Amino acid sequence: MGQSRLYSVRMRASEKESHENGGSHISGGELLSTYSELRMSVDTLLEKALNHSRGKPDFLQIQCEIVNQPIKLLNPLTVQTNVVNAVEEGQELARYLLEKTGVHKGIIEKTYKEIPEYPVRGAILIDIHTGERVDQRIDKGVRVSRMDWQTKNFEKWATSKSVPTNPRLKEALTLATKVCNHQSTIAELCWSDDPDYIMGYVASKNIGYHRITQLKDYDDERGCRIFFVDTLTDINTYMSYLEEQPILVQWEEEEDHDT
Ligand code: WAQ
Ligand code: MG
Ligand code: MG
Ligand code: MG
Repeated sequence: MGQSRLYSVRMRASEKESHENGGSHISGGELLSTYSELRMSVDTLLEKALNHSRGKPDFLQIQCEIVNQPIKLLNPLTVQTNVVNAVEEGQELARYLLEKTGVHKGIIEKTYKEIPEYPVRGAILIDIHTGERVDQRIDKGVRVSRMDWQTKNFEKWATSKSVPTNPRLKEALTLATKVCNHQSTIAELCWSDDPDYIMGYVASKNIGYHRITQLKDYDDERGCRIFFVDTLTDINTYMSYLEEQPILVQWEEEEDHDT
């Protein structure tokens, strides 16, 4: 896959209207594909949009475009699963882990108070010094794209780590690996907006990807994706890294000092 030219394939689906016309977000997806696999890749994202636990789309868009920049290969973050027995316990652990990554307690508390105000279809960026949102993308947020992890390599990794070969884990770990690879990212906090998925995570380059088995209740359609960022001299450069730098996660067993 690294040899031939790749296409970025992106999907977004919403209810009532398109996102820009005020429709509510159902689902999104992004992957990298060779030309010969484009039909299958589009079908994968179409399937995701048509059968989603948040509902049936009234607006659906799938876009393919050639990637011209060189692809960067990254090893996946190390993964740890933390079992908790209640949302409160999970959220307490998430705050504790965020502090371990270097975000101050006051900033974490301020961010948590403001989480309900962010119904976006991407991620929001929080400055770790001020606790202010810095992306200025209002209800859109920043959608990380141009990233993927070949299924075979992912499955080999998952088997070796004794974790499920869950496509959701693949997508989330790919995203977290890309985001945490940038030096301005201090940490990421995430849980799904899907009513049937309650697991979430805290990730950073230093602590790795910490899955937390429960960060919300079933049927709750409020998700969260926050990137805590430091010293962004140029926020546009950071956002274009997230949106445009092509990344393939590739697990190299020999280079994994965790096994
Ligand atoms: N870029 C930026 N933000 C995104 C992206 C993206 N590519 N994809 C999703 N989001 C944001 C958006 O606001 C969604 O509403 C929110 O994140 C949740 O997305 O088992 O499935 O795809 O280890 O529903 C985490 C645990 C699962 C996985 C997270 O999120 C595991 C998940 P979802
Ligand atoms: Mg989604
Ligand atoms: Mg997703
Ligand atoms: Mg979702």
